[in-house]
Amino acid sequence: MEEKGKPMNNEGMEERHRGRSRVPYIAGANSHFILSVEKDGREFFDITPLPQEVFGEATVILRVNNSEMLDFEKTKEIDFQVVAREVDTPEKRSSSATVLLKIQDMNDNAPVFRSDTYDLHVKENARIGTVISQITATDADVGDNGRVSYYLKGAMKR
Ligand SMILES: [Ca+2]
Ligand SMILES: [Ca+2]
Repeated sequence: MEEKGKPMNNEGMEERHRGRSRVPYIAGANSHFILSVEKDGREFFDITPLPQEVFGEATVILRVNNSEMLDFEKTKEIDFQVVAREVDTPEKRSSSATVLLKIQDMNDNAPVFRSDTYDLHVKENARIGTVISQITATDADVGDNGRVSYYLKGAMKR
């Protein structure tokens, strides 16, 4: 998509490439680097940086590669490093930035009872308000997502 009123000369072309990576012949070998995501010194494949190869400068996005690891009920936050490493130079200079990714709770759990069936007893002359038994259901989500209310379902036989 072209911006209105912007002339399409060579400068404009370079600008358009900048989002992905700069044109190689401008940057050269000294600013050619690759990006990777690491955790505890090892490559962390669950998050992918894009682009992975950069000439000079790029806006990097981090993409979820494995949504299984995003489970608020197991892990509230994940920390990892985004590492930039030169490719063509003998020095192979590198640097890293640490990312702390906080996972937000979603309502992905249904409330569950401790047991599927309950075999309870009550005396036929029980007064109103007699406690039959206490049964509980729990919801692994937090806040409103984990709030449980109870009601009785099904017609009463008279
Ligand atoms: Ca829930
Ligand atoms: Ca949840």
